[in-house]
Amino acid sequence: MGADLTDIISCFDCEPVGYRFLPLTVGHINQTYRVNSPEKPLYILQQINHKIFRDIEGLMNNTEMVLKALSGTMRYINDGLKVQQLVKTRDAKLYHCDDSGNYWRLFSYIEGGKTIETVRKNNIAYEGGRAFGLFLDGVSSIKPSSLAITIPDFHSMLKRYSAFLEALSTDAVGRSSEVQKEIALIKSRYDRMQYIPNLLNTGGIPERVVHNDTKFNNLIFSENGKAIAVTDLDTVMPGSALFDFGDAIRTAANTAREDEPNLQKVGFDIAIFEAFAAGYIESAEHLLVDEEIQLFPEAAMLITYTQGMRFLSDFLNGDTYYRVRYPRHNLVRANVHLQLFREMEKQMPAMRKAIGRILSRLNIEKS
Ligand code: GN1
Ligand code: MG
Repeated sequence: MGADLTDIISCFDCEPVGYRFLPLTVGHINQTYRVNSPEKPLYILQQINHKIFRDIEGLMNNTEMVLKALSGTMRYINDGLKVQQLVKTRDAKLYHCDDSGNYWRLFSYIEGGKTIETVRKNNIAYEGGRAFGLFLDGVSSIKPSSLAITIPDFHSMLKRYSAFLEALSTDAVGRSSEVQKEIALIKSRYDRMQYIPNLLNTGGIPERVVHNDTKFNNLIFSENGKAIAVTDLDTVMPGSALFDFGDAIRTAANTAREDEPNLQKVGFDIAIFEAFAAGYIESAEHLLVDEEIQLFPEAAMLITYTQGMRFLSDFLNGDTYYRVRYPRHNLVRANVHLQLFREMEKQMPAMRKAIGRILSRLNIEKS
């Protein structure tokens, strides 16, 4: 990547003081840099992947709208969550387009923060749930139709399945023969996984403005284990709380990283599930309806299944979507998700019981 980052940052409305740029490895889509002044980190600079996010104007307007809604939500702020600020360009735009046609944006840096890849403690899971629940509350003032659709059908399992079949029949790089077991598993669960998509289609579950990319490392934590910010707002769009809950669980309750090559390390941690669910339900209780809460276990399975299918499709397509560090990286990620999915199938009754416990505790507290 050839852009001169000093040139890029000089287009934004900030002091021109000999910055240093540190490429960050989080995220599979955009390229992110931490911008340090000589003394301390000050900004987050991002090159937006415009092959994936085609409507940059819409995306950045969404971001501005979401940040504004969150900043105006007293509960969000009072509960200790910080809101990133967008630094505009010198000509007061939300992003900069460079000479090569690449798009850039600049955020303020949230101080004292770290991200967590593998969740090992229940109180961290609870905190994460609380933060994503508060986020749901914070964006509930936004009218769904006012947001641009940054990626159409983002969480449509049915569309993702069609794309998977397409990748399979094209077999662009001749990889299908080595993934027959994975293909068989995905096909065998397809009918079963249509339960939530059918309910969404028939209006059985409320449509809301949701985050849509609630992997756990999109939360920023303080050193003492408090969630202090929710980041990565690119896919905030109309959707379902089931997507946010499920996506957070596939990352938080996995005992391994999402690209752990040793599948024996991949397990489903029911205690983490329960702690996250408690935080999420408690903080968004006034919004969530019973139908949604009861479907949380099913949603965790659906998102894990779909994510496995997305990684496998990208492997079959020759790694055109997610950034990979080695040739079979997407296959490793797919297998982690399919393994986690199988573990979740076994623990479905335990997940349902956990949700039941949380609800009865909340009911007792209310009465
Ligand atoms: C991508 O780039 P990142 O890590 O924020 C993807 C998510 C996936 C995730 C898998 C726009 O998110 O949907 O869940 O990878 N984002 C997009 O870890 O496709
Ligand atoms: Mg993302």
